[in-house]
Order: sequence, then C-alpha cells, then structure tokens
Amino acid sequence: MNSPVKYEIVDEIGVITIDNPPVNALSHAVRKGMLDAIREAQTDASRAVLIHCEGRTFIAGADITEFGKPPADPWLPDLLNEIEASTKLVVAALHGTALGGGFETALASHYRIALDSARVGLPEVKLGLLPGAGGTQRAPRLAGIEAALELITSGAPIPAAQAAGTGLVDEVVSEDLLDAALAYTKRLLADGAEVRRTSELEVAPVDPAVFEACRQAVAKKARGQTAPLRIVDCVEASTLPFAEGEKRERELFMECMQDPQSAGLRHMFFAEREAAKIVGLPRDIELRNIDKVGIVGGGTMGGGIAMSFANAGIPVTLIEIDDAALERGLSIVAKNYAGSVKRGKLSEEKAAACRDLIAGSTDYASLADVDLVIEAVFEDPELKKDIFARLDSVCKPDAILATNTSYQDVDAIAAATGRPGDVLGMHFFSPANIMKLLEVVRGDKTGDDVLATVMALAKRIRKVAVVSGVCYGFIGNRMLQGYFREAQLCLIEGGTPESVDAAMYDWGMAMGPISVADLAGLDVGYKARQALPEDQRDDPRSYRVPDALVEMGRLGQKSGAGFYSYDPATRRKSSDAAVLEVIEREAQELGIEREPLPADEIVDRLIYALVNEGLRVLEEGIAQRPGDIDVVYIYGYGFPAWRGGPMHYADTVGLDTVLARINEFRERFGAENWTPAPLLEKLVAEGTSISAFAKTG
Ligand code: T1G
Repeated sequence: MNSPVKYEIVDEIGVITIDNPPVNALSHAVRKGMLDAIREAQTDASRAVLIHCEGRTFIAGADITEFGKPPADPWLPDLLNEIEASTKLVVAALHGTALGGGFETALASHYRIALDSARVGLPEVKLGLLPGAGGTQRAPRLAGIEAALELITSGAPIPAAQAAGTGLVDEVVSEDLLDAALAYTKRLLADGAEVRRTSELEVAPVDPAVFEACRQAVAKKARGQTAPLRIVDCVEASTLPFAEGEKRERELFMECMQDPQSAGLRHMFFAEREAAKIVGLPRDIELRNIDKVGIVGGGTMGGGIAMSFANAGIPVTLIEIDDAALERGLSIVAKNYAGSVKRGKLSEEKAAACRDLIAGSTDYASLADVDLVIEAVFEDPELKKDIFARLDSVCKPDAILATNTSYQDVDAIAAATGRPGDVLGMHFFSPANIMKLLEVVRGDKTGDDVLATVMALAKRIRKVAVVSGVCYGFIGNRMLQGYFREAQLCLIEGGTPESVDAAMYDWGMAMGPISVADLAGLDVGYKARQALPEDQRDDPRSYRVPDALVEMGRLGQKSGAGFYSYDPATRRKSSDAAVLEVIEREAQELGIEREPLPADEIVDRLIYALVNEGLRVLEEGIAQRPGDIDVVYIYGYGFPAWRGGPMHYADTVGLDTVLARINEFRERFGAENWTPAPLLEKLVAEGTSISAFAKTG
C-alpha cells in the first residue's frame, strides 16, 4: 500500500509531503512515514527539511478515529521530539487549518511559515482532551503563558497573522506556499540560521495568580468540564524543565482520554458530521440552486431566519400582511444588527451589508423568482395551508416551499399545494439567527433533491441540520413533552422552581426546565391546552400550576413574572413566595402529599423521559440514527455536549440500569407515562447498546 508520506530532496531541501485526505490527519501510516523521512534526512545530502501537505489543509490533528484503539508506534510525542532533535533545520509550511497534533508538529519544527489564509490552533479541549504531543509545553515557550492559556483553553483557531504577532509563526506569505517555503528555507540557510529547538527556550515567568484566575474563568465558562482545568495544570507545568512538564502533560492527557466526558465530546464530533448525511441518498445527487430566498412572516422567527440567510450573503425578501407589520419586522432586524455591532460581534460595514440584503414587501408577487420560500407565521394550520396555496400559484416551478412550523403536520400543509414534492419543513430554533440547530422535516412526498438541497444549504447558513420524519413535534419537541411533564410533576410533588432547576443545571443542562418555561412563555402552553377539550388534556398535575400562574397574569419573563420574578432593568430572576403558595394550593386540591425529591431522582425522571421517547422516535424511523437525536438535543435544547446527548448518555449509564429505573417509575407513577419503549426492552434483552444497534441498523 502506498505511504501517505513522500520524501524527496528538492534543491538541497529534504521535502516531506503528506497526502492523507480529507484533512491529513496523523494516522499511524502518516506518523510512520514522517519518522522514516526525518531519519533519512539526518544522513542524506539534504541541508534542511521542509514539512508540507497536499490538499486543502496542513495536518488537522491526530486521527480521531484511532482513539480508543491500541496505540501504535511511533507515538506522536516521540515522533515530534525526534523532529525537534533534527540536526538539520526543520521548517513547517502551513495552509488551511493546522490544528491539534498538526500545529504541535509545527511547534516541534524549528521555523514556521504560513499562508495568510491559514488558521492555527489547539482545539483538543472541544474533544474533552488536551494537546498531548508537547503543545502545552511548547506554545508557552513561544507565545508566553497567557496567550497559550487563551489559545488552548478556548480551543479557538487564530489567523496566521495573529499567530505571527505572538511568535507562534515566523513568516506569513500570500503566494504559492511550497515555492515560498522553499525560498524561505534557503534564505534561513543563507543567513546561517541555527537549529532552534522550542523545548530549549525559557518560559517567561508570570504571577502565579494568573493560573488561579484562569481556573476560575474556565470553571465558569466550561461549567462541569474537566479538560480545561487539566490544561491549566499542564501550562503551569511548563514552568518546569521541559522533560518534567512533558511528563505531566502525558499523565493529564491519559486522564482526559479515559474520562467519559471526552468519549461524549468525541461522539458528538462524528455525530454532527454524520447528521449531515441522508441515509439512502447518493452524496452526489444534483442540487437545486438557492440564490434568492423569500420569508413569509416578519415576526421574531421570520426576522431571525432572514438574518441567517443575509449573514451568509443570500438576499432575502420578507413578506408581511401590511406596511405597519413590515416596518415592525424590519426594525427588529435592524435592532438586532445594531446590538451585534454594539457587542463588537459584527463591524458596522458588515451589519449594513447584511441589512441591505433583506428587502421587505407586502406583495406575494415579489416571490415569483425566488428559489426557496420559508413560511414563518404563527401556528394556525388553516392559515399555513392558505399561504402554501398562494405560494403554489406565485412561485416558479422549481422553487422549494418550506414551513417553519414547530410541530404541525407537514404532509397536510404540502397537500394544500399541487407540488408536495417541493415541500418540506425547516424548523429553526429561537433566536433563529443565533441557534445552530435546524430540523429538516422530510414529508411523505418530499423530493430527494429538495431534501439534499436544503441539507447542503444548512451548511451555507452555518446551521447544524438534522433530518426528521413527520410526527407531532418532530424529534426535539416530541421528546421534550415528557421532559417538561416530569419537571412539573416533580415540582408539584415536593420540589420548588429552584430545586428542580438546580438539579438539572448542576447536572449540566444550560438552563433548568422551569426557567426555560418562563423564557418560552407560560401562555403558549396555556392557549394550546385551552384549545383542547378537558378530557384530551394531559395529566392535570403537569399543568395546573403554570395555568394558575397564567391566570394571575404571570406569563413568564415577557410579563416580568412567571415561576420567578424578573428585575425589569437587569432581567435577573428571583424566587417569589407567591409561587410556592400556588404550588402548595394546587397540590392540596389535587390531593398530593408534597415530599422533597432528591436531585438524582429529578434528573433520572427528566432525562429518562427523554431517552424513552427518543428510542420510540428512533424505532419509528423519525430520526435516521441515534446520533441525530444527540445532535438535536445539544444544539437545540442546551443538553451538555460532554454527556454526548440523550442516546449516548443512556449507553454510558447502561441500558439495563435505564430500563430498571423506568420500570421502577412505572410501578410508582403508572404505565401511562412510564411504559418502556419496545426498542429499549429489545436492546436490554439482547444485551446490546444503542450505538451497536445503530451500527447494525
Ligand atoms: N481525525 C479523523 N478524521 C477527521 C479529523 C481528524 N482529526 N478531522 C476531520 N476529520 C474527518 C471528518 O470526520 C470528515 O469525515 C472529514 O474529515 C471532513 O471534516 C495529540 C490528541 C479540520 C476544521 O480537533 O475541526 O490532535 O464525515 O466535515 O468542515 O494533541 O474537520 O467526510 O467522513 O469537519 O471542512 C485535534 C478536527 C485532534 C480538528 C475541517 N484536531 N477537525 O472542517 O470538514 S486531537 C481537531 C475539524 C489531537 C493531539 C491531539 C474539522 C476541520 P467525513 P469536516 P470541514
């Protein structure tokens, strides 16, 4: 088999070329090829060595698919130490994204040249890991401790020019990299440049308080995560002699490797990329062009969706029923852009350019030549059908018609047109210009090219898209019903808004369920229930308290009070004794003896309700694969990424444990809410896991 590493002498320079698509990951074969090459260079006629990559990027890191498998020599840290020990100059030529073990390879080289479009970084923390091949020891020696702490704890790549400013890169060029790198290497030789080993450099001392401050900052920013704290320990160890610091780095790297948090984050890395693939569809299906977009409805969702497209450079026409509504919609968009400029997230020029891409109209005829229309009006099924019938008559034949409904029947909406094959759901999450998740709902008749076009478009507007089948609430909202039901039941049985929220927040959720209810607005659920006959409503214990609060005018954050009270100026929430009175009164009327609930029971009831419904969503084929469900919950519902999502988490706990707990809840609370999903019972009976089930399909 051909080695992905080539070595040849070009003009007295030993050029090591790596060609391991798609991202030149440091697989075993690449490491072996590099070791052979650097050893050959020590004794051949070359005067210096240049490390260069083919394809779209320099090495983007260790090969993550090899993690968890038995380690194979050469081990990366040893290979990089051998590169650094070279008696001949070693230059690394960087383009694309030089990340993780790739950037560590550059740091172990003696000199670094980069294309001005290159980005460099150490993103291991996003995988629950840390740079395990000298990055935590060499980066501080070149850029200083504080810059290294920022680079490694954030995991965010930086542009080549910025890296040059901190000493991490020596030369930045804008023309043909290989030629420039060969010329640069010759210039170094001509100038008599010395072999410069980073590990031999001194680390500029800092006030030890820097490390403590960084620990507090990452403990706040990466709440519950262990890798960021281990990174600070590593960088602090860089003040020791290199060999000691490197030893500490290896110990902490192995701790990360064995930490379930890293398994969760690595699972998410691949699940997010798998989610973009549509089962059963060829990857080269012909896509439709999407150059112009129309949006019907300029409310909060419509405005946010318009910004997502404008931010990606795609012109948008926003339709509203009349001029006043249109003015309101466009002013919300303008206000949001002004806010981004004020917070320094966007330059005034970029904001203006995006704003200018959003035009308004009250005339459907202005949608005649758009490639895609997204309907984003309130959840009235008849109104949506009317709108789709109108779009069917005004839009061009190959336009795609999408609905942003959160739970309505997409097939029923499609049936209101003569072209159901061009109709699907595009369920954005609020605020749509911020939230990355997009549920793409495939209707019975949705064309393959329509689905594939929208999945590809999602990447253009920087969304993480997941395919969902048609059912009430699709993947996310359907599973959420059980989660919220249990939150309300735990509340009325003995919890308080604070205790239920604290249990879930401390477990890792971005926000507790009671606070989420206040954010979403308690009146949304109230109106939906009022529209239903009493006997079709859920268990009254799960809504009597929020309904009582609504009838007191406590709608949530939007009215300044809900389960909590909110300071009008700071929006800071505080407890309110009046709410506890309502909870105790409703409990009494429902004959409930309130008992304090342990936090782990609250967590198990809410999370296992998610898992159980998630397994039904999977066995019904609403979700293509379990990883998609995990992506939905992490990008749409504040589920902690380091727990890997509901499906991965269930496997981590063990399905037999999950089933035993669900059966216990069935005994205690009844089969209506706690009948195990058939797939759960099947997998436990077979002694297998959800991920194994996914592999066998
Ligand atoms: N290992 C294996 N496969 C990888 C990979 C990697 N490091 N990076 C990407 N891929 C695959 C990916 O799964 C996908 O496969 C394809 O490449 C294209 O990726 C010791 C321990 C480089 C910015 O964390 O951030 O080094 O789906 O769709 O949007 O200290 O990939 O096509 O089959 O993401 O253009 C550190 C991870 C590793 C960088 C390109 N490195 N990669 O983004 O393409 S840990 C990272 C990325 C480490 C050392 C430690 C991105 C990218 P498929 P893609 P993209």
